[in-house]
Amino acid sequence: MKRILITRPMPARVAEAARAHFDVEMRDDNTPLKPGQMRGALALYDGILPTLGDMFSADVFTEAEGSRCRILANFGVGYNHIDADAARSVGIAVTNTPGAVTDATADIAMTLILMSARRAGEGERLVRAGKWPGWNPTQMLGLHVTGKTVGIIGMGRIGQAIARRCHFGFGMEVVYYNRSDKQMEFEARQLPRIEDVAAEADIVVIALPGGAETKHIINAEVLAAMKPTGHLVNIARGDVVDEAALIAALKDGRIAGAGLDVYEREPEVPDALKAMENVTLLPHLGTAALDVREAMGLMAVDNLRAFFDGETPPNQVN
Ligand code: 8YV
Repeated sequence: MKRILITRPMPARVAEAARAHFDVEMRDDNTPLKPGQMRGALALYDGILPTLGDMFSADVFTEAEGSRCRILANFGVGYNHIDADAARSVGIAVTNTPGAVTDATADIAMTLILMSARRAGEGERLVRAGKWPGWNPTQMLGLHVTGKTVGIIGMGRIGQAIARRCHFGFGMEVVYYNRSDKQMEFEARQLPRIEDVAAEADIVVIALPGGAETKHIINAEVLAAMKPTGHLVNIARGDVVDEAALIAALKDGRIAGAGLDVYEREPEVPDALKAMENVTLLPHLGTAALDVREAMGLMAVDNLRAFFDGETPPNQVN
C-alpha cells in the first residue's frame, strides 16, 4: 500500500476515503509544515495531500531530488504555495481541486460585496457596542448594488460564478478583465485593461489565481482608476493586491470600502485595516463549509488514486 501524508486534520469522510486506499498518516496539528518537515515528508511518503500554508518552494524540491514522493495532491484550487515547475523538474506531479471550490467561493464574494456595499459589518459592530441611536432616514447609507456595475478581474470558473450571481441575482451589469474572451449566457463586456474595469465598475472583485505573475497586479494605479464610491473585494489571494497601496487608498478616501477574505501575510492582518470601519475582514472563509471541504478532499484522494493506478490524474497542473 502506498504511504500518504495528509498535512492537516481533515473531515472524517476525507480521512476514511483516503484510508480505504492508502496507508495514511494524518497530522493532528493545524500548523503548516516547516521546511525540515517538508523534506522529511518527501523522503518518507509516496504521496502528500498538502494544504494552503505548506510552502513547497523550489529549494525544497531541489534538495529532494530522487526522494520517494511522486505526487502532491493539493487540497484547494489555488496552489501558489507549491512551485509546480520545480516539482515537475524532479518528477513530482501536482494536482488541485477545481470545481469543488467554485460556488462556495463565489458565495463568499457575494457576502463581501453586500457587506461592504451595505456597511453590514459596521452596522453589526454598532449594535453590539450598544451605540445604535435608533433608525433615522439618513442612517448608515450604503451603496445599493441592484443595477450597478460589477467588474471582475479574472474570469475563470470562480469569476464566472460571481458574474452569474451578480447578473441573475442582483441585475448588475458585468464588465471583466481576462486574457481570453469568455462567452457567457448573458451580456458580459470584456475590457482591455484592468484599469478600464476599475474605472467602470462600482464594485471590483478579484478572482485571479495567485503567484508570481499576478503579484500586486492590483496596485496604486488600478486603485486610483476606481470610482471614489467604489468597493474592492478580494477572494483570490492576498498578494494579488498591494496591501500597502490598498490601505493608502482607503485612508485617503480614494475608494469607499473593501471586503477581504485573503491577505498578503495570512493570518496577519494589518492593524490599519482592522482600524477602518469601511473594511470588511473575513478569515479566508472561501470554501469553509463541511460539504465543500469534503468534496475538495475526495477530489484530492481521486487524484492520488488515479496517479497510483498509473493514469494521468484528472486535475494535474504541471
Ligand atoms: C481553500 C482556497 O480552503 O481552494 C483554494 O484555493 O483558497 C481555499 O478556499 C484552501 O486553499 C485550502 O488549501
